[in-house]
Amino acid sequence: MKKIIHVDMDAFYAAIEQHDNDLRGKAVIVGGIKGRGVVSTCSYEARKYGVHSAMPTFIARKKCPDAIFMPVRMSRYKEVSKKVFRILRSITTSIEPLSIDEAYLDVSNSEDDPINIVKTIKREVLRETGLTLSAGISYNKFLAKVASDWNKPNGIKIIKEEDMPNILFPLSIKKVYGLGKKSVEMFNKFGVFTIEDLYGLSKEYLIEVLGKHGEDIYNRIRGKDTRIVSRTTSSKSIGRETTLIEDTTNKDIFKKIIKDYSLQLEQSLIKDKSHAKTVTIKYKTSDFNSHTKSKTMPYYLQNKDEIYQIACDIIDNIYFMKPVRLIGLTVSHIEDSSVRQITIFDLMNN
Ligand code: TTP
Ligand code: MG
Repeated sequence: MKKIIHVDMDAFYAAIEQHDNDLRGKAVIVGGIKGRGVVSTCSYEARKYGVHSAMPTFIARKKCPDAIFMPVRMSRYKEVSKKVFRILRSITTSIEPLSIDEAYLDVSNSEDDPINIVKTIKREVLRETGLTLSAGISYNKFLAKVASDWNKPNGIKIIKEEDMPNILFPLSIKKVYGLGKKSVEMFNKFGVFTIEDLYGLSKEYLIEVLGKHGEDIYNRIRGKDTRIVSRTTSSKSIGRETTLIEDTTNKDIFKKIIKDYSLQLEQSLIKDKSHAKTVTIKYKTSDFNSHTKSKTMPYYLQNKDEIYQIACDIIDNIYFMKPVRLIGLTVSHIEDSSVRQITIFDLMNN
């Protein structure tokens, strides 16, 4: 049986602002200061008022008028993230970063009890950054992630095989990794809200409504998840996005922004010694609905012009029915480029 740990920093950006500005215990909201922005995250004190990530600022202000609003200081958050990841890497090399503040660790080969490992991580992170995190321990990735979310902030939770499946039953199906927003809405319409409700559906039925992926979901909620912890997974992505000064459907404006982002992504990929297969355009329309359109190539990309060209193709194929308020570019399916991969040249020579 594997030993997997999932760690996730608590209210990451907001906790850093609280720490750096002596705002501990205060309702702090990060982001959304300029124009009509949205909240990046907020401290647990602000969450009590119902504020959450991605909430439009004007609503957050109404819900928590006394909150202290802080601008996003990305370079500072990256600096803290680096410190956290340095500590995690000192524990094991089998580590998969999921985002700026989140990672899986596979500690199956360690003699140490995973609880002690988690305690060490928490102590070191607190000592070096002054911040807390929550950790989940289990025998696969899905359950470790469910566990880290169990008693945030500053929590530790273990999910053992004998806890299954009952421990999952009361949870919302939103917690099932791999079920997107649209699938959740569809199930809710059918009266399926909890994992217990989902448990009642047959494998065949899930495959029928979700496609091939339905079998993974069927297995996952039964505690079966064979995904390995790896430095390179399709879940890794890098992206940039911006809220526009004015809502528009003008594709030339989008392309100008995307050109700049293509260069930035090329620089990140080079720095990370990696390359990517999938290009995604994300946009939010004036009614706050989010949309994504992706293209996966049969070869790896790193060059800015290639990324830009594919992004433009995607934009050209979108019919923007409503004005756009936010536009973003992401690359994913990232692999280590030091390992030789098939490139466009290999394809052309065959
Ligand atoms: P999360 O780990 O999802 O959130 P969090 O760390 O603020 O809070 P917690 O884990 O305790 O629930 O995201 C990490 C950071 O990513 C978050 O601090 C800010 C940023 N972020 C955004 O900018 N926009 C978003 O919509 C989300 C979800 C996160
Ligand atoms: Mg977090």
